[in-house]
Order: sequence, then C-alpha cells, then structure tokens
Amino acid sequence: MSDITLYFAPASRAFTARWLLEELGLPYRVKTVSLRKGAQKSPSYLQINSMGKVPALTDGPVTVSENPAICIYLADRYSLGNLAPRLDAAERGSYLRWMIFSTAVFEPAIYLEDDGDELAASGRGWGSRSSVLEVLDDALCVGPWLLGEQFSAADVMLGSLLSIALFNQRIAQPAESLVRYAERLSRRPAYERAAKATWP
Ligand SMILES: N[C@@H](CCC(=O)N[C@@H](CS)C(=O)NCC(=O)O)C(=O)O
Repeated sequence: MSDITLYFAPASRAFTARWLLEELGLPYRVKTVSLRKGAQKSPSYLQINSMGKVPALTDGPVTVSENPAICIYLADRYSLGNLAPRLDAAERGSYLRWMIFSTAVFEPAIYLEDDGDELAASGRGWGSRSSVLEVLDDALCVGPWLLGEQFSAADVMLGSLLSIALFNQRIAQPAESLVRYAERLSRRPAYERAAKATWP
C-alpha cells in the first residue's frame, strides 16, 4: 500500500517525479510549495528537504528528495522488473548509470559555462559538454529508449531534464537522436498529464 505525498511546484523540476508517479499509476497527494512566497525555505519544509528545493516525496515513514533518488525509490518499490530492472539484471548497471548521470553529469555540463578546454574538463566530475552530448547521442542512436526496447524510470529522469534543456534552448544544434527521443517521450500519456500539471 502506498501513502505518497509529492511536494511540488509548478514550472519546476518537480515535473520529473510527477511524471514517474503518472507512469506508475499510483494514487498520490500533491502539496504545492509556493516558490514565489519562499515556502521552500520555511522551517517545516526544511524538515522534509533541508536544501529547501522541490521536489520531495514522502511515503509513509520514508522521506526522499533529489529527483534521481525519488525515481530510484519509487521504481524499485513499485515497479521492480518493469520500470526498474531487477537487482541482478544485466541492464541494472546502465539503468543506475543513467539515473546518476542525469543530475551529476548532464545538468552541470549543460548549465555551467564550458569553454571547450578538454584538459580542464578532465578534472571536472562531469567532463565537457561535447563529450556528454556525444555519449547521449551514441546511447540514443539505437533506442527507442536508454535501455533499448524497455522503457524505464531512467528515461523519465534523464528524459525530463533533456526535454527541459531542449525547451530552454540550452543545447545549440542538438543531435537528431536527442530531438527524436524527446518527441517520443512527450507523446507518452503520463508525460502529457504531468506536463499539463506542471506548466498549466
Ligand atoms: N537537485 C535537485 C534540484 C531541484 C531544484 O533545483 N528545484 C528548484 C526548482 S526547479 C527549486 O526548488 N528551487 C527553489 C530554491 O532553490 O529556492 C533535484 O534533482 O531534485
């Protein structure tokens, strides 16, 4: 039995967690945190996510924040063997890799300044923007999803950040594989429902 509350804000990265909840088809409550009013920094919300950011999620006694952690938690708990590969499945390694890649590698590579200096990039945990985009292009050339035929929560995680980056024109001349992947994702009914709720 689930007892899920999603701490959410419109036009925010809480889209990712909401999309996954829609894919799972689980009942969940939404508590809207007003970023405009600074509610994310209120003492009560800081008890839930000490970074004062959305999303966060509670499920009975469990409290979890950071989108990849929320996605791993939900998919393992409610969709193991489907949206999450089983613990001993060969695909589990790639799955976890893309989950962590999303915010530890993709986001900083896309949003931070990158002067194209490959030597400097070798000392950064996330490498260079061009290598990140090449790696993603290679991974998505096969498709249709990151793990091949099996759609997974890693597509929700990385795919949501890629969609937001493309929408905000953060990737100059994106490879066709990335654009087509984002189009495939956006046609999923669960994506559409979460997008409508996030950008009404
Ligand atoms: N690393 C976090 C990022 C979450 C995040 O940046 N949330 C933004 C909205 S998109 C936020 O809550 N900002 C409010 C603030 O920092 O005051 C995750 O992946 O969940």
